[in-house]
Amino acid sequence: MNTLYFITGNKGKVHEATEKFRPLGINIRQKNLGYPEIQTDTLEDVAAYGVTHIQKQGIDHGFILEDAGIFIDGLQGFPGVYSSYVYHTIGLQGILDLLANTLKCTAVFRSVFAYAEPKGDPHFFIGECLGKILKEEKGSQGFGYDPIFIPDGSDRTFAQMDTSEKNQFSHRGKSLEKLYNFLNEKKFMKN
Ligand code: ITT
Repeated sequence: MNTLYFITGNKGKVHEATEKFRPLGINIRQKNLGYPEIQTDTLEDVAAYGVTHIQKQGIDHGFILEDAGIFIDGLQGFPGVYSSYVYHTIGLQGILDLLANTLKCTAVFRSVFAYAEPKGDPHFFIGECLGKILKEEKGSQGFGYDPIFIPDGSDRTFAQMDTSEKNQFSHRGKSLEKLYNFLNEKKFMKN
């Protein structure tokens, strides 16, 4: 089985990538090296900066990393690229409070994966999932904003789904699908 190194501190992401890639013969290995998440407008810029940082530190194999976030229409796209900071400060209840008087509860989750070799430009793989924000938390699985987000096409939150069902709907499931097709073409997988 081929090993793909995932630079992240988030075990939930690793779990989802592992679930997605296991049947495809790719073993995901977490490396929690850490990288600065710069203040910028796009997830792509955050991911690109992360790649450059890891390459400058020196790494002797290909790797992936991901930046993700939730963009809430009723809050003009907030928290977006600041999703991590907002989650750790005002938290889910803080978001629900901000939305208390808002009728517009639509939102989109975005995921941007970068695949890079020790040197050279990264390749990006983008996934999106449209849905809506609930008025209260529901479910105990997953991580982060999962308890307040219902993807279009379902009546349950991500936190009420197991990993494989979440992957069928989610932003990350979609970006990982594109990454897989790229790796397949690159003949990353052994037959
Ligand atoms: P990294 O080490 O990979 O950066 P992280 O948890 O900091 O891990 P991000 O910066 O990509 O990840 O995520 C921004 C925030 O969005 C963070 O609070 C996550 O919990 C949340 N988030 C990302 N993907 C999510 C998902 O699929 N479901 C719920 N919340 C998610």
